[in-house]
This record gives sequence, C-alpha cells and structure tokens, in this order.
Amino acid sequence: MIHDNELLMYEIDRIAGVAGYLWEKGWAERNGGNISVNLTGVVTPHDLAMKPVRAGVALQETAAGLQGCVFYVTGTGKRMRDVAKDPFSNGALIRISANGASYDIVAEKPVAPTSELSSHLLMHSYLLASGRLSAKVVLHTHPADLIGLTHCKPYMDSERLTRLLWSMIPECRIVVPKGVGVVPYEIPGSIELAHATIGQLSRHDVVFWEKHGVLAVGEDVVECFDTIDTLSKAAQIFFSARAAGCEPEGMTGRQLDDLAEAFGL
Ligand code: 2HA
Ligand code: ZN
Repeated sequence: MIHDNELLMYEIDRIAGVAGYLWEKGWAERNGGNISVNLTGVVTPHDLAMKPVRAGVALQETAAGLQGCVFYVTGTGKRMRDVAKDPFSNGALIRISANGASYDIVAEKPVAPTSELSSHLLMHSYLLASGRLSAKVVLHTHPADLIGLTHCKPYMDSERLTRLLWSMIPECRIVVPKGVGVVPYEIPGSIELAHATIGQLSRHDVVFWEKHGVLAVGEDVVECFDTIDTLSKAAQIFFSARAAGCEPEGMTGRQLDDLAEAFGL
C-alpha cells in the first residue's frame, strides 16, 4: 500500500499543505495553478509493484532524461483547495515509461494530470540535465500583486523588477538571491511558454509570466511557496507606499550590497 510509505505520505502532506496556502493566499482562483514534484527516490520498488491505475498514456513530447521517474502532479481542472483536502483525488502519482514516451498512473485514482504536464516535464528534464539534481519542484500560481506588476511595462525587465522587489524589504534580497526572470505573454500551457521559461531558469529560480502568474522551481515545495510569498510581500509594500501617496524610496544599492556581503550571497 502506498499509504504505508511514510516518507511518501510526508511529502504528499507537504504538497497538500502548500496547495492549502495557495488557496488561502487568494493565489488559486478556480483551478488556477499547478504543482509537480519529482518523488523518484521516495517511491519504492515495492510501491511500484502494484498494477497501474492507468497504463501507457502517451505524452505529447518524449520526456527526455526522465525515464522511470515518478512525479506527483496536480490534476487537470482540479482546485488547489481540493488538493489540500484530498491530494490523491485531485492529483496523481505518475511514472514515466522506460522509453519516455508515455506514463502510467501508479496511484491512486485515475486523475488526469494537469494540462501543463508537458511543460512541467520539460522543466524537470531541464533541471536534471543542468545538474540541479536537488531541484525537484515546479510550482505555478497566480498572485494578484505579482501579476499586477507584469502589467506595468517598465517592470517587464528582469533587472528592474528584481531591483524593485529586492529593495522593498531586506528578506527579499536574502530569500531570492538570484532575482526573478520575466517572460513576455504566451498562451498558458503552451510549449512556447515552457521553452521561454526554461530560458530564464539558468539564471533564476522564479519566473514571472506577463499578465498570467509566476513559476518557481526548487528543492522543496514549502520553500518554493516561501519564495513566492516573500516576493508577494515585497510587491505589497510597493503598492502600500504608492497607495499612501508617495513613491517608495526603496533600499539603496549600498544597503543591498551590504546585505549580500553580510549573508554571503
Ligand atoms: O492550471 O494556471 O496556467 C491552470 C493554470 C494555467
Ligand atoms: Zn496559470
């Protein structure tokens, strides 16, 4: 029984916890957002000895380098608030086939993975190929404050947006040391959007999608959430200062450099 694998259930609980945070934050209207986590080392051969719930579902694109890997993925059309309550009815554990061309649903119900599965797998392939073996999580969500910034042309520039967010609160410089990438608008779920995102992932762990949302990659699902939460706090400080009628001064370049030095960034 998959439920007897304590480590797996611990990881699934953490994913469900984050799904709940996304809903509570107001970042996950309707079925907004999706999560995938590489659980290959966590799922045992014993778990995989079970008959798949559904076998041989063809992938749009071959999952290069992910042969045999196991992922938890949120389900297509499923709501984060429901993933929080029942992750196995609103997401699935899938295993990529030996040739990378299809997947089996290995637990627990025949829930079809997110429509963005191909994009998520492309990103996981990229993360593995680039040697970031510990980067196991791809998290996409819709924080209104961060999306709002992408409607402002001046901030559709990675350096400028990073500088703005870093300068709003010291934590942001520390929690998001690589800054953020930006990707101009593309159709949600499209392979073009995935490729443009991968283009940014060599330099950043968080990418803003113009007029749509953000995507974070990382080692741990809770850390991915925390990173986006810190960016959201920085954006809120910016908007609060503006709402108070002043252009926020922001931390100075010197103050930011001192932080980098103090924290060895
Ligand atoms: O899964 O957020 O980008 C719903 C979305 C699409
Ligand atoms: Zn989205």
